[in-house]
Amino acid sequence: MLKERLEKNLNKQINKELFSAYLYMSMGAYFQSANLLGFANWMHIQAQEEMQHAQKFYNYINERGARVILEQIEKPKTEWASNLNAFEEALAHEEFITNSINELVNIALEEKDHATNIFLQWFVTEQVEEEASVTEIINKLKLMKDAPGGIFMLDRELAQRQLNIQQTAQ
Ligand code: OFO
Repeated sequence: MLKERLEKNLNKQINKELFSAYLYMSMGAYFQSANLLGFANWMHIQAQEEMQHAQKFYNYINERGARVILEQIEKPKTEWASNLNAFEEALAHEEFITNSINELVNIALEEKDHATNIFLQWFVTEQVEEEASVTEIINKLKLMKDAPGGIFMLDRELAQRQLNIQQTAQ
């Protein structure tokens, strides 16, 4: 059985992951409206991955005999100042999520819940990848400084991203 403190915070993490999906869908819509379909694809795949993250937490809470409680999801922004600005905000959001996962690990350790600690390690690793992949795109955008040729090439590259189906069942 999960301790109440962990149950509460794991439920909060479901909401954060669902908000992540919502935020990236909104960024996808922003890129779609700018006819940057590769950028939009990258964001749509990111949103689907976030749904998988939420599902992992959902399944884990159930598996531990606790109760999933869904809360309202905050409205995401709909406009960004530039392509670069959208990705910089995506990175800031991922850093926020990384802190949240680290805090969950701290709580699991304080509560001596080793199973939850092990469950969370997947997310610790995932966050390193999340931040690295967004940072790579930011670096490319900074290098090309909105040169149309560069944006076109990057758009084609981001169009290649495909969904990596993750194991959501525990
Ligand atoms: Fe779920 O990793 Fe991004 O937010």
